[in-house]
Amino acid sequence: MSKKLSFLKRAHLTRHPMAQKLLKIMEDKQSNLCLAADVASQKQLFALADELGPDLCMLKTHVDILEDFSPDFGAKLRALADKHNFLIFEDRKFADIGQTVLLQYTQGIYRIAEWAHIINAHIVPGPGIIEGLKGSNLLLLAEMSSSGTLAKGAYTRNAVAMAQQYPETVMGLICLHALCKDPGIIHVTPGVKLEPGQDALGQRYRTVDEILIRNKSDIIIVGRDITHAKDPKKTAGLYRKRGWECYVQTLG
Ligand code: S5P
Repeated sequence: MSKKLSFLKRAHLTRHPMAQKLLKIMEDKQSNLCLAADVASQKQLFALADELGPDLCMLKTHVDILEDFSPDFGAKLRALADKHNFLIFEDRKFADIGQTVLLQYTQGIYRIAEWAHIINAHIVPGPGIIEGLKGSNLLLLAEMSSSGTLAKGAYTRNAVAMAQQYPETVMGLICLHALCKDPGIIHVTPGVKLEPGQDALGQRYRTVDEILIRNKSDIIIVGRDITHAKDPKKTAGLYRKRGWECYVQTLG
């Protein structure tokens, strides 16, 4: 079984500043856990960020799910990110032509560019979407966790090739498996539960061990299994611990 490079080594090998920053946070906090904080109110989101922040390398938002968004949202979440040393990943899944995604990223009510450290995009429009988001820190969707996804085969290979063509912008992939060995491409995987299974709307869940050991991904994104748990703090701690143990095993 081929061994992985440590996050710290990769931080030294990549020139992408945000990839370096994330890899160092992972090493420092011994965490490859990203929380999907899909909640309806700022209060709930900030409470999760403050309580679980010490366990996280990233906190993933869907800002358009919030029912009470206000312009001070970004500054408040950034303060919690600074306090607990995690990065904010706005899961906007941009999917339009370059000019439009640039406006969606920088303008409108959410002003994502002002507070999100990391964003993501689909590759279906072609490389213009990356050109439009130059200056951001981008994850490309190469695979999806949902059943029947069209993101596979040649589509996935094209996503990897596009990531490699834009190493100054792209710092990772949303995927189910490690797809390339570039140290600055961080593999981030959603669809995670302690037990495998699926939800009623096509989401498919794999275990931490399958994703990090068998599939060699780097980061697990966990949503409802933590946010809907009886004790979210304790559950996040379990995921952080298991995620780190799996990572250590892959180093050999
Ligand atoms: O392929 C994907 C990509 C993403 S970013 N599948 C996903 O589920 N996601 C996101 O991960 C999704 O939008 C949600 O925020 C999170 C999974 O949440 P869970 O509650 O199912 O763990």
